[in-house]
Amino acid sequence: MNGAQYIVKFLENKGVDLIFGYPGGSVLFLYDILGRSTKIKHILTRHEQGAIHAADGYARVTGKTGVCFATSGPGATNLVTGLANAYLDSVPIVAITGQVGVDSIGRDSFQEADIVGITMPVTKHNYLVKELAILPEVLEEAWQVAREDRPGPVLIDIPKDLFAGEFDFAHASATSKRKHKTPLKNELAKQLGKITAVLQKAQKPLVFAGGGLVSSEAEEELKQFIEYTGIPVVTSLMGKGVIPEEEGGSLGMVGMHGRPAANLALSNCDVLVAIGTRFSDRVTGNPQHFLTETCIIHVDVDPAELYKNVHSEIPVVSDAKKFLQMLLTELREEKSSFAFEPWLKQIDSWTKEYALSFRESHLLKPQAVIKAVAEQATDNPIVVTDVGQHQMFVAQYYPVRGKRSFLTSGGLGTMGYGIPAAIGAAFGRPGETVILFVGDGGFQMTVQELAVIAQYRLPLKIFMINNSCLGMVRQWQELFFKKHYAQSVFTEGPDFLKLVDAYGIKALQISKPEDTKTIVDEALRHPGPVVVECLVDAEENVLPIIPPGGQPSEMLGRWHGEAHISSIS
Ligand SMILES: Cc1ncc(C[n+]2csc(CCOP(=O)(O)OP(=O)(O)O)c2C)c(N)n1
Repeated sequence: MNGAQYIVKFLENKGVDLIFGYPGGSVLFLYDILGRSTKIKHILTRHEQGAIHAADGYARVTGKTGVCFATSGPGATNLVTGLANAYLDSVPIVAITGQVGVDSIGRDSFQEADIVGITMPVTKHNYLVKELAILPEVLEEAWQVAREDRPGPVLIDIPKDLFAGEFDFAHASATSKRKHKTPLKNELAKQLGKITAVLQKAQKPLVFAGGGLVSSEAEEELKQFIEYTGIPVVTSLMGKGVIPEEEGGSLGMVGMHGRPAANLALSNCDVLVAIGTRFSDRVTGNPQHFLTETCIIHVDVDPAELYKNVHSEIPVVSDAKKFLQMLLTELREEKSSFAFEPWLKQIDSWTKEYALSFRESHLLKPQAVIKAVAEQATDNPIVVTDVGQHQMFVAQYYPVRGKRSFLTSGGLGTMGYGIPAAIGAAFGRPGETVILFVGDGGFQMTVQELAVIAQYRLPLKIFMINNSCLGMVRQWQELFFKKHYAQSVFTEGPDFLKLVDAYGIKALQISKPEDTKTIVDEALRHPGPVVVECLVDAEENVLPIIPPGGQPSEMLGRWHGEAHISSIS
């Protein structure tokens, strides 16, 4: 067997049926073999960044590992943003890159880039395979590393001569030597005892649900925990959708653009059960001033997260699902009961007093479009966003309902993520509605992937929120740079309708608020892909906002229908 045959067989045996990628000189042999596989389909994106974001979207909606291929040098470096994106959002990806021949490494050979060196800080692990004898072990280990504990991207760089090289793989070790570490059971049990005692005494407890709950698929356990204890829940951006955001579910997202009641609950709780969240600076502001009076129980599968950003009284290293199962058993065995009526009443009054709102006008508002789509798309669609104002509007106004159904670039904030991630989602869950919200800036960053959407007739519903500017940048310049709009306004734009049409995709446009319902309906009913250009009020801002470095309680917004922006207190 040659190296390429071994790799393709390995992936087939792992159940991989879809790979996103882009060929080139160093991977020609690999593609030659892949092209003969009857089990694996390859999707040719139009840029390697598209391939890795698509693999990311596919992994997020399926829970499987995303796989992508790229050639050496520029192909490999085009993966860097996608690797960093997946790394910060803990998405399992195996990226295989071709490298120059073994003897050419280190000689500035044609299309040589030290991709292992470059991606070391943005991968969970990476490998340069220099001999076929270690290929089986590396592949096995990489597969395991990408998935185990906290998932993440792994890159395997393989010199081109190894793809063609023959080897007797029957005599190579195909087992990973990595040891799977699990926290000692009695250690977790000891912490559980402490946690139940703390919860029993709590008067203002709160659950902070992060993306770790989504990746460990702990939706049901969280629901049961909430039902049993009655503790209110807030989520991080990555935790959005892990519990319904409508009546009786979560209070919504916390952080810089979080819901006021959620941020106020976070600021005022006495015990915080934080599960699968890394306390990003978008939530904590200055971490030294963050919840100094609160007892924080911090549960994370990755021990490196504990004490990284915030102090915790009770740190727990555990998978989120397992933790909740054990905690629930403990609470039920002890027949613990909870009562914190005044706290719930307080939260209820915040929810009513500081409801999210925006001012309607004769101009089309991005929030109104998002609300209309959320109301009219009744089949629990997968919701994908790009990065910017529209992303935060979706986080605020779109109540996501299904499992693994909200995709956004949370940690890296990667403009250009949306289109390819939505492609990955559509391939991952065929037959389900996939809705993408993207700004006119981000749309132009990966617009070439419309070709893939057209080619496979992926029935994506893309709402491009066109404000003719880099909205989030413009907002910060308005609020914090005295309206000096340096390089954030597009004075020349393409004719988006023609551009979309050129790809063979249906293009619609909403320019007036009163047309919203009809056009959203037309888009949702259209059986194939559609891009709806929404010409929105360019001056709309995402509110509330916590100014940089501020605490969750220091939100600025328009309260009680006031025209001016003020602080909450
Ligand atoms: C690759 C990349 N470059 C720059 C930024 C910085 N940035 C964050 S939001 C934003 C504006 C996004 O504009 P647009 O895509 O039109 O969306 P909007 O904010 O208008 O909704 C920019 C430039 C980024 N997040 N990612």
